[in-house]
Amino acid sequence: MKFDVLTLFPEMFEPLKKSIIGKALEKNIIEVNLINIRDFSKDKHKKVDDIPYGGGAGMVLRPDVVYDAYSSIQNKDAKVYYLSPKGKVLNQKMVKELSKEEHIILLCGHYEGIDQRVIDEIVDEEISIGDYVLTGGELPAMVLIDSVSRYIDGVLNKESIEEESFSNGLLEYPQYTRPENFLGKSVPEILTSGHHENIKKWRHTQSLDITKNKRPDLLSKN
Ligand code: 4GX
Repeated sequence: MKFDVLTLFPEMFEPLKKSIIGKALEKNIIEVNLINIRDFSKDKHKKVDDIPYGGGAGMVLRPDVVYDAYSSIQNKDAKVYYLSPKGKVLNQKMVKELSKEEHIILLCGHYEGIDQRVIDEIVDEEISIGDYVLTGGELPAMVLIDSVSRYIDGVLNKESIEEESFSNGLLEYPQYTRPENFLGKSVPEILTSGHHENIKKWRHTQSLDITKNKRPDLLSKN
Protein backbone atom coordinates (compact mmCIF):
# COMPACT_ATOMS: atom_id res chain seq x y z
CA MET A 1 0.00 0.00 0.00
CA LYS A 2 1.35 3.38 -1.03
CA PHE A 3 0.24 6.71 0.41
CA ASP A 4 1.30 9.92 -1.34
CA VAL A 5 0.69 12.89 0.93
CA LEU A 6 0.47 16.44 -0.42
CA THR A 7 1.26 18.76 2.49
CA LEU A 8 2.97 22.00 3.48
CA PHE A 9 4.22 20.33 6.68
CA PRO A 10 5.93 17.00 5.88
CA GLU A 11 7.72 17.14 9.27
CA MET A 12 4.36 16.62 10.98
CA PHE A 13 4.40 12.99 9.75
CA GLU A 14 7.49 12.02 11.80
CA PRO A 15 5.39 10.22 14.47
CA LEU A 16 4.41 7.60 11.86
CA LYS A 17 7.99 6.31 12.06
CA LYS A 18 7.29 4.98 15.58
CA SER A 19 5.65 1.81 16.84
CA ILE A 20 3.59 -0.48 14.62
CA ILE A 21 3.35 1.81 11.58
CA GLY A 22 7.08 2.54 11.86
CA LYS A 23 7.80 -1.21 11.73
CA ALA A 24 5.55 -1.61 8.69
CA LEU A 25 7.38 1.27 6.95
CA GLU A 26 10.75 -0.36 7.73
CA LYS A 27 9.51 -3.66 6.32
CA ASN A 28 8.23 -1.81 3.19
CA ILE A 29 4.75 -3.28 3.74
CA ILE A 30 3.44 0.27 3.49
CA GLU A 31 5.04 3.33 1.93
CA VAL A 32 4.38 6.96 2.85
CA ASN A 33 5.71 9.41 0.29
CA LEU A 34 5.59 13.00 1.52
CA ILE A 35 5.30 15.68 -1.15
CA ASN A 36 5.98 19.21 0.04
CA ILE A 37 3.54 21.48 -1.80
CA ARG A 38 5.97 24.37 -1.24
CA ASP A 39 8.51 22.68 -3.55
CA PHE A 40 6.14 23.47 -6.42
CA SER A 41 5.97 27.20 -5.84
CA LYS A 42 7.32 29.16 -8.80
CA ASP A 43 7.72 32.22 -6.58
CA LYS A 44 11.23 33.32 -5.56
CA HIS A 45 10.00 33.55 -1.96
CA LYS A 46 8.38 30.09 -2.20
CA LYS A 47 4.95 31.61 -1.65
CA VAL A 48 2.08 29.12 -2.01
CA ASP A 49 -0.96 31.12 -0.91
CA ASP A 50 -2.69 34.40 -1.60
CA ILE A 51 -5.55 36.55 -0.31
CA PRO A 52 -9.10 35.33 -1.00
CA TYR A 53 -11.02 36.87 -3.90
CA GLY A 54 -14.01 38.70 -2.46
CA GLY A 55 -12.10 39.57 0.67
CA GLY A 56 -12.04 38.06 4.12
CA ALA A 57 -9.54 36.83 6.66
CA GLY A 58 -6.79 34.30 6.05
CA MET A 59 -5.04 33.05 2.96
CA VAL A 60 -5.97 30.49 0.32
CA LEU A 61 -3.64 27.91 -1.24
CA ARG A 62 -3.11 28.65 -4.93
CA PRO A 63 -4.63 26.07 -7.29
CA ASP A 64 -1.66 26.04 -9.67
CA VAL A 65 0.85 25.16 -6.95
CA VAL A 66 -1.37 22.36 -5.57
CA TYR A 67 -1.99 21.10 -9.12
CA ASP A 68 1.71 20.99 -9.94
CA ALA A 69 2.41 19.10 -6.71
CA TYR A 70 -0.34 16.61 -7.61
CA SER A 71 0.94 16.27 -11.19
CA SER A 72 4.38 15.23 -9.88
CA ILE A 73 2.72 11.95 -8.85
CA GLN A 74 2.89 9.58 -11.80
CA ASN A 75 0.02 7.16 -11.09
CA LYS A 76 -3.19 8.62 -12.51
CA ASP A 77 -5.21 5.64 -11.22
CA ALA A 78 -4.72 6.53 -7.57
CA LYS A 79 -7.72 8.15 -5.90
CA VAL A 80 -7.26 11.56 -4.28
CA TYR A 81 -8.81 12.19 -0.86
CA TYR A 82 -9.06 15.68 0.63
CA LEU A 83 -9.20 15.75 4.43
CA SER A 84 -11.87 18.26 5.35
CA PRO A 85 -14.79 18.74 7.76
CA LYS A 86 -17.06 18.83 4.69
CA GLY A 87 -16.25 15.21 3.93
CA LYS A 88 -17.99 11.97 4.79
CA VAL A 89 -17.09 11.08 8.37
CA LEU A 90 -14.54 8.25 8.48
CA ASN A 91 -15.67 4.99 10.04
CA GLN A 92 -14.27 1.45 10.19
CA LYS A 93 -16.26 0.34 7.15
CA MET A 94 -14.69 3.13 5.06
CA VAL A 95 -11.26 2.25 6.52
CA LYS A 96 -11.70 -1.36 5.42
CA GLU A 97 -12.72 -0.26 1.89
CA LEU A 98 -9.76 2.13 1.61
CA SER A 99 -7.37 -0.67 2.59
CA LYS A 100 -8.28 -2.50 -0.65
CA GLU A 101 -6.78 0.31 -2.72
CA GLU A 102 -3.22 -0.05 -3.87
CA HIS A 103 -2.29 3.64 -3.97
CA ILE A 104 -3.95 6.52 -2.14
CA ILE A 105 -3.23 10.24 -2.51
CA LEU A 106 -4.04 12.45 0.48
CA LEU A 107 -4.37 16.21 0.12
CA CYS A 108 -3.84 18.24 3.30
CA GLY A 109 -4.84 21.88 3.68
CA HIS A 110 -3.36 23.87 6.54
CA TYR A 111 -4.60 27.10 8.18
CA GLU A 112 -6.19 28.22 4.99
CA GLY A 113 -8.49 26.59 2.55
CA ILE A 114 -7.56 25.46 -0.93
CA ASP A 115 -8.84 27.17 -4.08
CA GLN A 116 -12.06 25.32 -4.99
CA ARG A 117 -11.05 24.91 -8.64
CA VAL A 118 -8.18 22.54 -7.90
CA ILE A 119 -10.32 20.62 -5.39
CA ASP A 120 -12.95 20.14 -8.13
CA GLU A 121 -10.23 19.14 -10.60
CA ILE A 122 -8.22 16.56 -8.65
CA VAL A 123 -10.20 15.39 -5.59
CA ASP A 124 -12.25 12.20 -5.84
CA GLU A 125 -13.68 12.27 -2.34
CA GLU A 126 -13.59 14.46 0.78
CA ILE A 127 -13.12 12.66 4.08
CA SER A 128 -13.57 14.09 7.58
CA ILE A 129 -12.26 12.41 10.73
CA GLY A 130 -14.99 13.93 12.89
CA ASP A 131 -17.17 16.94 13.55
CA TYR A 132 -14.65 19.35 15.05
CA VAL A 133 -12.30 21.86 13.50
CA LEU A 134 -8.56 21.27 13.28
CA THR A 135 -5.81 23.60 12.06
CA GLY A 136 -4.91 21.35 9.16
CA GLY A 137 -5.41 18.10 7.32
CA GLU A 138 -2.14 16.52 8.52
CA LEU A 139 -3.51 14.90 11.68
CA PRO A 140 -6.55 13.55 9.77
CA ALA A 141 -4.19 12.16 7.08
CA MET A 142 -2.19 10.38 9.79
CA VAL A 143 -5.39 9.01 11.32
CA LEU A 144 -6.37 7.64 7.91
CA ILE A 145 -2.91 6.15 7.25
CA ASP A 146 -2.82 4.52 10.69
CA SER A 147 -6.33 3.06 10.58
CA VAL A 148 -6.03 1.83 6.96
CA SER A 149 -2.55 0.35 7.47
CA ARG A 150 -3.88 -1.97 10.20
CA TYR A 151 -5.68 -3.89 7.44
CA ILE A 152 -2.57 -4.37 5.30
CA ASP A 153 -1.19 -7.89 5.43
CA GLY A 154 1.80 -8.14 7.77
CA VAL A 155 1.20 -4.90 9.70
CA LEU A 156 -0.53 -6.47 12.68
CA ASN A 157 0.39 -9.79 14.24
CA LYS A 158 -1.85 -12.80 13.63
CA GLU A 159 -3.36 -12.78 17.15
CA SER A 160 -4.56 -9.16 16.87
CA ILE A 161 -6.33 -9.90 13.59
CA GLU A 162 -8.04 -12.99 15.04
CA GLU A 163 -9.25 -11.04 18.08
CA GLU A 164 -10.54 -8.29 15.82
CA SER A 165 -12.51 -10.59 13.52
CA PHE A 166 -13.96 -12.26 16.62
CA SER A 167 -15.17 -9.00 18.18
CA ASN A 168 -15.95 -7.35 14.85
CA GLY A 169 -17.79 -4.06 15.23
CA LEU A 170 -17.95 -4.37 19.02
CA LEU A 171 -15.98 -2.48 21.66
CA GLU A 172 -13.15 -4.31 23.40
CA TYR A 173 -13.65 -6.44 26.48
CA PRO A 174 -11.67 -5.34 29.58
CA GLN A 175 -8.08 -6.54 29.90
CA TYR A 176 -6.15 -7.42 33.06
CA THR A 177 -2.53 -8.21 33.85
CA ARG A 178 -0.35 -8.73 36.93
CA PRO A 179 -0.62 -8.12 39.84
CA GLU A 180 -3.61 -10.36 40.54
CA ASN A 181 -4.59 -7.97 43.37
CA PHE A 182 -4.38 -4.20 42.88
CA LEU A 183 -5.74 -1.62 45.40
CA GLY A 184 -7.97 -4.33 46.87
CA LYS A 185 -9.38 -5.29 43.47
CA SER A 186 -8.75 -8.75 42.11
CA VAL A 187 -8.78 -9.95 38.51
CA PRO A 188 -12.12 -11.55 37.42
CA GLU A 189 -11.89 -15.21 38.49
CA ILE A 190 -12.79 -16.58 35.07
CA LEU A 191 -9.55 -15.19 33.60
CA THR A 192 -7.40 -17.23 36.00
CA SER A 193 -9.53 -20.39 35.60
CA GLY A 194 -7.64 -21.65 32.55
CA HIS A 195 -10.98 -22.54 30.92
CA HIS A 196 -10.34 -21.08 27.45
CA GLU A 197 -13.80 -21.73 26.01
CA ASN A 198 -15.52 -19.99 28.96
CA ILE A 199 -13.03 -17.12 28.82
CA LYS A 200 -13.88 -16.64 25.15
CA LYS A 201 -17.62 -16.60 25.91
CA TRP A 202 -17.14 -14.21 28.86
CA ARG A 203 -15.11 -11.79 26.77
CA HIS A 204 -17.71 -11.81 24.00
CA THR A 205 -20.51 -11.10 26.52
CA GLN A 206 -18.44 -8.29 28.02
CA SER A 207 -17.89 -6.82 24.53
CA LEU A 208 -21.62 -6.97 23.78
CA ASP A 209 -22.63 -5.43 27.15
CA ILE A 210 -20.08 -2.63 26.91
CA THR A 211 -21.17 -1.82 23.37
CA LYS A 212 -24.89 -1.88 24.34
CA ASN A 213 -24.22 0.44 27.27
CA LYS A 214 -21.64 2.86 25.90
CA ARG A 215 -22.20 2.91 22.13
CA PRO A 216 -25.54 1.30 21.21
CA ASP A 217 -25.31 3.10 17.85
CA LEU A 218 -22.43 0.79 16.86
CA LEU A 219 -24.65 -2.31 16.97
CA SER A 220 -26.68 -1.13 13.99
CA LYS A 221 -23.55 -0.43 11.92
CA ASN A 222 -21.07 -2.68 10.00
N1 4GX B 1 -11.47 16.07 9.40
N2 4GX B 1 -9.53 20.30 8.95
C1 4GX B 1 -8.70 20.76 6.68
C2 4GX B 1 -8.20 22.94 5.91
C3 4GX B 1 -9.10 24.09 5.67
C4 4GX B 1 -8.92 25.29 6.35
C5 4GX B 1 -9.80 26.33 6.13
C6 4GX B 1 -10.94 24.97 4.59
C7 4GX B 1 -10.81 26.17 5.25
C8 4GX B 1 -10.65 18.08 9.36
C9 4GX B 1 -11.50 17.20 10.04
C10 4GX B 1 -10.37 19.49 9.71
C11 4GX B 1 -9.42 21.69 9.27
C12 4GX B 1 -8.66 19.83 7.88
C13 4GX B 1 -9.46 22.56 8.02
N3 4GX B 1 -10.11 23.95 4.79
N4 4GX B 1 -10.16 17.42 8.33
N5 4GX B 1 -8.45 22.13 7.08
N6 4GX B 1 -12.23 17.45 11.14
O1 4GX B 1 -10.91 19.96 10.66
O2 4GX B 1 -10.67 16.19 8.33
